[in-house]
Amino acid sequence: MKFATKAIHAGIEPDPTTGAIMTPIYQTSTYVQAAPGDHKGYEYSRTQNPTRTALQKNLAALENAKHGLCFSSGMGAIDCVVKLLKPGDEVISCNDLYGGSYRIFTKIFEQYGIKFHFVPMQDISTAEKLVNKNTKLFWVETPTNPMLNVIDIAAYSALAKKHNILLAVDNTFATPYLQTPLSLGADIVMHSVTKYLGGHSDVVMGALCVNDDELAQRLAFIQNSCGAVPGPQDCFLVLRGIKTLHLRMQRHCENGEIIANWLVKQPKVDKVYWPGFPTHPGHAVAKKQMCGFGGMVSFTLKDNSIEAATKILSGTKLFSLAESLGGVESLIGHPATMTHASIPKKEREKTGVVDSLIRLSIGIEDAEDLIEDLKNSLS
Ligand code: P1T
Repeated sequence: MKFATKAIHAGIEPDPTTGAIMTPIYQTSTYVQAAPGDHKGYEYSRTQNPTRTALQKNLAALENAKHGLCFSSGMGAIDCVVKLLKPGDEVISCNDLYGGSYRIFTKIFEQYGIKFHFVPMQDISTAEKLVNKNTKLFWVETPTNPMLNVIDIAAYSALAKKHNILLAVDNTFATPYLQTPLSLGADIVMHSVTKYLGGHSDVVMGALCVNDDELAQRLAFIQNSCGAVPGPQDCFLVLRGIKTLHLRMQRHCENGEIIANWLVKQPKVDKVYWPGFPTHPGHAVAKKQMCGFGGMVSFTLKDNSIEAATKILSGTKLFSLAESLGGVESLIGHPATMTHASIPKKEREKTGVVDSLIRLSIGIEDAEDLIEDLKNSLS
């Protein structure tokens, strides 16, 4: 099956009791058993729920995976991956990544004796130098949040296999429509489902997809033991959102390209970060591993001050100033004080997250209106 067909049909069966074409919201915490252990595959909704099962199957199909697991947030999914590790283990992570991922690694898991190295993973030789017998996980976000760096998944897969290291890829920015990390050799693909997969800014959710049966079992054990599971209503909303993922992503990519190309011509704008530019250092890798460049664009101002950025951030009308991304509506954000505030200034500035950096999540409105909005705000 091809992508659009999978988005609409994978994992979804007419309801066996009524024939309802849409998966019902099984708003139940438990399931009646005829005798102890004699049940229909469902015992308790932390462990399994039919609405969640449909979504997990659907997501797995989109990621070319055998197994899908959904969580109450993207952070819940990341938490589950790191809990595969034990004290003394080491993780090599990209240094440009979602601030919340940096925070859980440094403020939560370092307390439990896990060591994290943050490096520019787009340069694989820097990461390779850090590999040692304790290295157990590569954490790759690509494209990265918010600098849109591109990391070569296949190259890391080869390195990971050589040293018996797990490779996890946060595929939130690309979505499986643009990139399927498991097909490129990753072991785990992670999503903040809150973003493009949900697509309508009405759900917080996370997901993991894997092929290996034993790894899936270990992750499902942690998921059930720790309990960060989504409710059935949210699973229903995401199932509904995913049915248009391919159409939305096409428009996000088209609008992203138009706006990135417009931004570079604006006199107040300094640098524009978008992997579709042939001059972008990750362009060749992006072309190799993605089939579009997405709807995220970041830029800096010639006046690199919070004051200059604030004028633009508070001047747009269609671009709403808010955290998050990937919804149908356009958002504008200020990583330094919002999504990446938990990364110390010195660290974030090394990756380019300077005071005037502005991040756009370009929605699927008419590009002309979005440009008019940015034009008004910039002037
Ligand atoms: O917000 P949550 O669903 O828990 O997902 C966390 C997360 C993980 N990975 C990436 C790449 C993300 O962008 C996020 C969440 N990001 C934002 C809220 C943001 O505005 O960047």
